Amino acid sequence: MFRNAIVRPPGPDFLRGITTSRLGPPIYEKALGQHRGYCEALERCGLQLTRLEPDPRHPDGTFVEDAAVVTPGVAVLTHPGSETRRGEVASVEKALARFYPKLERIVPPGVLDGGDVCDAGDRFFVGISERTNEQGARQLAAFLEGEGRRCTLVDIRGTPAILHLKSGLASLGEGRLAVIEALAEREDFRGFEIIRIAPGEEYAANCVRVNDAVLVAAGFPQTEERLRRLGCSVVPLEVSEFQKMDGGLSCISLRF
Ligand code: CIR
Repeated sequence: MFRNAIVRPPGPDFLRGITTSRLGPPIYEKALGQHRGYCEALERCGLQLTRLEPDPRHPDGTFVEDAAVVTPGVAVLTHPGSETRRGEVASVEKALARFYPKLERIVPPGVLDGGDVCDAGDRFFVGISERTNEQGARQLAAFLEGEGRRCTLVDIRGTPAILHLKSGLASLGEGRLAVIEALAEREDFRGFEIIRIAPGEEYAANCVRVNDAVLVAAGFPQTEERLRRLGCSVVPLEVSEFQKMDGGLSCISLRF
């Protein structure tokens, strides 16, 4: 059960963040509106929001999920894989310090982005990616294993078109994982029920189970239908402007 979330609206310089997408520059006003809709959805799920200020030095700062990994027992500040994003962590640290008496930290040479970390119940999957290296993943695993959680490292460096592990994987709870085709056959996920994301709808794999609801990017009808048939209470949200900056739905909040 989540009770809290940290969010940070995009700033006017949002379009200066890192992106590989060819969807064109995001429209700032539209991004703000979508962010408001996202925050309202979290509030409807019962979460109390801590809202951080945008920081012009960090145009990717709205993707707060990359700055920390938070579980009921432990909060770990990351050392983001992209140097330009490392300054985002300090304000997330300040916000988390209100909730956790002690914060752990990923340290160099380890690098890790929260987007590579998928909490699937008593198991965590940690992506080894362009942004997360093995040292970072192992540091995180040690903290999580100290809390009795198991960690499986999943190397996605050969998987095209996904920035982070969670760009292609989400835990839906009840032992179910939503997975893109390119990852669906991995041994790592054995024992879980695999919900395959239809080709062409890969962006929707980055959905988020928040208490009784599953938040999913709007515009992916096969995924919505598939989740509904599983009995999920689906909440479609417009996040097109965040997609333009390579951001998924999950990375716009830190939930705990
Ligand atoms: C970046 O490339 O770092 C940002 N523009 C997007 C980060 C998205 N984060 C995520 O999916 N966890």
